[in-house]
Amino acid sequence: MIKIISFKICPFVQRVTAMLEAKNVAYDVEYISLSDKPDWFLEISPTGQVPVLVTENGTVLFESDAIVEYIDDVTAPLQTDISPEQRAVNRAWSYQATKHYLVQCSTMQSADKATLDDRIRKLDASFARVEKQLGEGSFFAGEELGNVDIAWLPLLHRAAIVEKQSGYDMLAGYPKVKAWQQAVLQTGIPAKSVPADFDQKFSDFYLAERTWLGRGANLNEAPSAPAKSTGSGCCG
Ligand SMILES: N[C@@H](CCC(=O)N[C@@H](CS)C(=O)NCC(=O)O)C(=O)O
Repeated sequence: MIKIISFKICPFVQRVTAMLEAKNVAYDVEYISLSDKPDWFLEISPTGQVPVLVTENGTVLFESDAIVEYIDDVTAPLQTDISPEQRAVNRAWSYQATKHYLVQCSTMQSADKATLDDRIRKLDASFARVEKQLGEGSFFAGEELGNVDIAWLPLLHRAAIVEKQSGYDMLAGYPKVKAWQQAVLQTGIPAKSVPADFDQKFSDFYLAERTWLGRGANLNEAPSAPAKSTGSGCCG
């Protein structure tokens, strides 16, 4: 069986597991600590990053873009009858999501509102761009879930958790993206693509006392302590 080497709150991993879930591909997951990477992982992973997918033949695949393409190559496509042009357009819109994963991570880690307002600008621009692109259907390309939906899924899922826990809605002002978020959540794939304790792990990291969101953005609270610099990376 395919094996995914994972870190529980990594959005790049979630894109891969969401793709596997959407295509009903069975897989095993092995979680590692990124602050104390096991030797066996460092030996097989050229970059030391997750996700890594180990194929049934034992081949090690890395880089989420390459992994998603591999999954697409060996399984039936989510959307049928897609032309090469449409495939290229879909890749471009998928890239518009994945290049913002780290931006969302750093935005969520902002220690104060001013930092968050500054960091969220790029993410906001990406939501504005996709808002213009979305049609009337439930998903990016209509009523059929496709690769673009899967690429945006980690951003949309995480925005939903942030809103639920802190009251801060990063999709406010983008009604089509908001409706898209709900449609994607309703597929059940976001929940299936993460471990059972995901919401807790995610909140412990991004919605902790050290972050403006964690201190109760919904209450418009001023920072309870002078803003300390917080991480701007992803997952640690
Ligand atoms: N370009 C990589 C990015 C993956 C990535 O940034 N993974 C993070 C976790 S979300 C990681 O493994 N960080 C540990 C490290 O960089 O040492 C991909 O698309 O797979």
